[in-house]
Amino acid sequence: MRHLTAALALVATATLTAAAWDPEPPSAVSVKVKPGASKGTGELTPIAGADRLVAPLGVDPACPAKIEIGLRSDAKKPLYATMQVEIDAPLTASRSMLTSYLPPGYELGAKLLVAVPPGTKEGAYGLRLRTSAKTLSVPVDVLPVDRLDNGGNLALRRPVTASSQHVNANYPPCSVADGDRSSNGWAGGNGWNDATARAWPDTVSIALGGARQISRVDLYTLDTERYPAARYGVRDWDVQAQAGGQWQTVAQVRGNTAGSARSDFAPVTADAVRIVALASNGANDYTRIIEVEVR
Ligand SMILES: [Ca+2]
Repeated sequence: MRHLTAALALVATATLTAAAWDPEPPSAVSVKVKPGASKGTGELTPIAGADRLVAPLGVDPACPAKIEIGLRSDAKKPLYATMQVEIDAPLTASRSMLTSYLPPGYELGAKLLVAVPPGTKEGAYGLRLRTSAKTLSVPVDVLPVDRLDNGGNLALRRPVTASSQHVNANYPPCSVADGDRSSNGWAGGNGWNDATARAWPDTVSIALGGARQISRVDLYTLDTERYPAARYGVRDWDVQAQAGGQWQTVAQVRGNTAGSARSDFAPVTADAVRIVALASNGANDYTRIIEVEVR
């Protein structure tokens, strides 16, 4: 009887959590088909969202490099279109094939995740998207985080730790420093959601890889049409900088309802930055952060 009660309690908890927070399907496995006019060439054309991919070394495997891939049909009739996805070892890709029923003029798209296993040597690798008619080669640059073009964002691809992590979907802490500010991949690995409903504060910390002078932090919270920041975003937080082993509050944000907020402060030399989340909008339940940038 005790076991049954425990099991029922578990089911009740799980059901409640799912009802309270119903995430969108993970973007990593989403496949979108979009219509267009056929060029009538009879070909299947591979498509990539970028002309090269940068895959940093030594990052958390929960936050792999990402690229949009796709396939366009200019066949004369609808068909089952297939594209092979090949990548040079030891890199691994999240899919080896993209296939779908596709009318003429239509495009099929998906997100491809590229993992760099520990021990991979830096250098040039290749990703190939292959249809029966064509092969599209996309160079993959594997390089250390110190050599990334970070556009001045000192947090990019640096190690992240958080006070907790929600387990209903994919909300890894490292996603707040993966260079992707878009909320569209929510629940699919592009944002962090804590695990302690209605318990505050929640913290997420980013190590900067050494002492850096900083004076600005930008925070991007969840903000989509379905999940607007004014209902699901972070409302109140402190920005802290770690100097000489001590955390000091350098900025405070209160009453935020926007998708992003910029904090400027007097320059400080710090080796880590921490966001201390104190409240969210709407149900005031969870912290949902898409990206944190440090300058
Ligand atoms: Ca992100």
